[in-house]
Amino acid sequence: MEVEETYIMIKPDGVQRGLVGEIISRFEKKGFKLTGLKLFQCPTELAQEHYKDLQSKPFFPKLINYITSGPVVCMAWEGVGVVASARKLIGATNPLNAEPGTIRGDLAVQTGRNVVHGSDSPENGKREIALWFKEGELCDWTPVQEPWVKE
Ligand code: DAT
Ligand code: MG
Repeated sequence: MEVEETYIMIKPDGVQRGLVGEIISRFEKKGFKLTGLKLFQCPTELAQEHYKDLQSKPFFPKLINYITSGPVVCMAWEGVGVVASARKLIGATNPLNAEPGTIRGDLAVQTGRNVVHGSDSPENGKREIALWFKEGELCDWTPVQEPWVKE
């Protein structure tokens, strides 16, 4: 398994509901490395670009309204197999189908208020991090715990 990067975003409902610390701590505790973090009011054009693969869906306008309705927390995380692992930690798109123990399974009820985003492939991880972060906003660093997480 290779070291990958993924884009994780706490959506406006997660921020409004005071779930920022709870959500970040799940990725921290797992052992992944945070390389970028900011609170950000997303402009409409960026939300449309991020979700461009869904632009023909009937729910697209509602999705864009939701994502731009308040600040989001943008994060870049790095680690071995982090893309698929983060998707497992997040749980199914519809929170009612998400397993207990996952973020959506524990903290959300509806698809349109599913509190968090995670990239669905390593390619999209890179694409989304480049879309949401400017040069200089990411940190290349070595956590002291690294040898206790990676062999
Ligand atoms: P995920 O966020 O699990 O990767 P996705 O990429 O298929 O799911 O869709 C992106 C977001 O769009 C999803 O988090 C919530 C919204 N969405 C997806 N399917 C939907 C639907 N059937 N009705 C309303 N919103 C939907
Ligand atoms: Mg997706």
